[in-house]
This record gives sequence, C-alpha cells and structure tokens, in this order.
Amino acid sequence: MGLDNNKYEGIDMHDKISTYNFKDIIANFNIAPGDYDIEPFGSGHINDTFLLTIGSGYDGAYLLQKINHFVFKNVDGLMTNMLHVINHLKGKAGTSGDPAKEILTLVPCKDNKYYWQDDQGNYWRMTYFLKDTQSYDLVTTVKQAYQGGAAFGNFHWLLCDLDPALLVDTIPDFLNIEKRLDNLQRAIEKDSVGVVKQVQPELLYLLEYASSMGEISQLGRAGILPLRITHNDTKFNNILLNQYDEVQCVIDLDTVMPGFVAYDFGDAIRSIINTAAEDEKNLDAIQLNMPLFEAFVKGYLSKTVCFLTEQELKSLVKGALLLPYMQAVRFLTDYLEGDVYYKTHFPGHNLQRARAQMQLFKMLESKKDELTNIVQQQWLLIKNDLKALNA
Ligand code: ADP
Ligand code: GN1
Ligand code: MG
Repeated sequence: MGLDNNKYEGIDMHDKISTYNFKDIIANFNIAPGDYDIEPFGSGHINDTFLLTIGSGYDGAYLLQKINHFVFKNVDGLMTNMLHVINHLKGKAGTSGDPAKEILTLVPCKDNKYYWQDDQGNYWRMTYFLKDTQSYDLVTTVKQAYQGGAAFGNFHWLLCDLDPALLVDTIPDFLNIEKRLDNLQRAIEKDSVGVVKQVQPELLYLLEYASSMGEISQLGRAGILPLRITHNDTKFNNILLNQYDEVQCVIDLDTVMPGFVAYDFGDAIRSIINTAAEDEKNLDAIQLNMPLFEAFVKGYLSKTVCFLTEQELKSLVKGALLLPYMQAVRFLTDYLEGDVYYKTHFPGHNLQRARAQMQLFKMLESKKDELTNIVQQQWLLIKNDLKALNA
C-alpha cells in the first residue's frame, strides 16, 4: 500500500488534501472533536480514502471516504444497502467473535444520516478504523489465500438469508459481460481520444472470446444459477487480515448486491493466483500460483459446501476465467474513453492493466482443466470430511 509521506501510489497528494475543507467535513460526523491528522490511505481505484488519527498510534482513528459519485450515481441507495448488510451481519455475529472488529461500523453524522454531502456536491462517509489489520494487493502465502476463501465463503453464507429485494443495484449491470462488451463496442465506434488504432491486437483477441464469455449470464437468466447476495468486488485487498494473517473483516461493501457466486470466486482468484501485480508491465512475470488457488478453494468450499448447488460448483472456474477477461474489457474501454472511470497513475496505465489481465486470462485458459480438477477434488474431500464428522 502506498503511504510514503505525501506520495500515494506515486501521486503527489498535497493538492488533493488541500482541495477539501476537512475541518468542516469532519465536524458533520459524530466523533470526538480534536485536531486530527489526515493522510490518504489504501490503493483502491474508485473512492478517495483518508485515515484520520489523533495523537500517536491508531486508537480513536477513523477512515473517511469520499464516495465516487461519478461511479455510484445513487449514493443514498448505496448507503442504505451498506446499512442493511452491516446490520444483517451484526445481527448474526456469534458470541465468540467481536462484531466491532469483524464488521465495518459506520459513524453517524450529526443529522443521523450515514453520509454527508459537502457544498461542492461531494459525498462523505466514515467508518471506525480497524487497527492491527492489513490488506494485501499481492497474496504470497497459502494461509492468506485460505483465509481469503473462508472470508468470502462465509460472507456468502451469512448473506444467504438477506432479502435481495432490500438491496438496490448500486451500479446496474455491473458484472454483466454482455453489457460490458456493448460498452467496449461503443467506445471503439466513438474513438473519442483517437487510440483505437493502437489496440487492434488486443481488440481482436478479446472479441474472439466474446461469445463464450456470456455463459454465466445465460445460465443465470435461465434460472440454472441462483441469484444470491454477493460482494462483487472481491479483490484480495478488500479483506482485512489480523496480525496473524487470519481474516478479520470483509470491507468495501459498495457493490454488495444480487449476483452470482462465480463472480466473487473469479474476482478473488484473479487477484490471488497471479504472481504479479494487476497492472504488471512485464507479461512474462504473470504466472499462476496453483497452491494459492487450491488453498483459496479449500477455504471457500469449507464455508459454502452446505449450500452451493452443483451448477454453482461447476460455474466457479468459469468465473475465474470470466473476471480477468471482463477486467481487461473494462480497463481497455476506459483507455479508449480517455481514462474517465478508474484512477490512473500514468498515461497508458489502463492499457497496461488491460494487457496484464489479458495475459492472466490466457494463462488461466490454458490451465482450465487443472483448475476444474482441483475444485472437484476439494469438493469431494470436504464432503467426505463432513460425512465422517456426521457419521
Ligand atoms: P476503495 O473503494 O477505494 O477500494 P476501500 O473501502 O477498499 O476503498 O478502502 C481502501 C483501503 O483502506 C482498503 O484496501 C484497506 O486497506 C483500508 N481500509 C478500508 N476500510 C478500513 C477499515 N475500516 N479499517 C482499516 N483499514 C481499512
Ligand atoms: C475497482 O474500488 P476498488 O479498487 O476495490 C472496481 C472493481 C474492479 C477493481 C479492479 C466500483 O475496485 O470493479 O474489479 O477496481 N470497483 C468499481 O482493480 O468499479
Ligand atoms: Mg477496495
């Protein structure tokens, strides 16, 4: 994570910090008044996150986020979703755990709402900062991967009985590949920044796979895959691990809405199995770490074996291929549109990201059968263990 004085992911944040009147913003939230230090935090591509600390250490620290309302058009709906999910998770928290540490807690504003709009039209929210935790952009150990699987599997399990009708789609068709490909097509036709001619090989490659990528959507529409409440942004850095690298909390709840488990499985795998960064320039460095895949599967199935359908099980590897493909489509579309969606840190960043995700997709495609066998084996092993336990 990029905290180096005021350099944040390579960007100088002096300007960004001085853009906002933090004193006024903070004054609208129900926190103890004081002289808070403010630093940019995290490496998310969408929202702007700031850490608020008082004195030394992280006691009494908060995380303040400016919600990207270009991306999230319905902030009120998004925050209502977030409250439903948080309340549901807190309602289920067992006596063994500590809900304040394991589930995000929103700080209310003085008007009792959970977000505040400043006079420039920006939307702000605040959560308690969970100290002694870490998030990883790159996964390096089987323990981390296993914990990631258990975290998202448990998340699906806990939300199984939350009424999907309570949640709005915070971004309509967010993970609908057919719509994403339509957007790419529109961006090609518009060619608003004149770069389409530079990316012909990438476009040809992506379009070659387009028709086979709609399978999960089609199975969903046919009612073969059940719509559940899913996270939809299961990048590994959206989990906080404690100091022993055990899962503590699933974060970044902006996109929790109805979806298919294969999407969450696939997006997590995208960020776990890759030996290199999401935006790796050197494509040869992008390799698959199979032990991490197996560990994630083990963790995920240990929490979901009791409710996943056979069709869902079969869809998991399809999701693992689809998500890097879809990410390549999304990054490339943003490149063609002039970098209007994701934060970028240098010109051509979205193209570099798209190429890296395409490379990851190619690697996964070549190992599809091996990945499927691992899922099947783990499923059988866990089922047998359960049978033995209940015998
Ligand atoms: P984004 O939408 O920009 O990805 P996130 O909600 O994921 O924003 O937060 C960005 C980063 O901040 C996370 O990857 C994590 O490192 C850290 N983070 C988020 N929420 C908390 C929290 N409550 N306590 C500690 N760290 C947090
Ligand atoms: C964005 O906010 P962040 O960085 O967790 C994006 C995800 C992408 C991800 C790619 C709302 O997630 O969909 O998978 O970047 N979030 C949104 O790194 O578009
Ligand atoms: Mg995030």
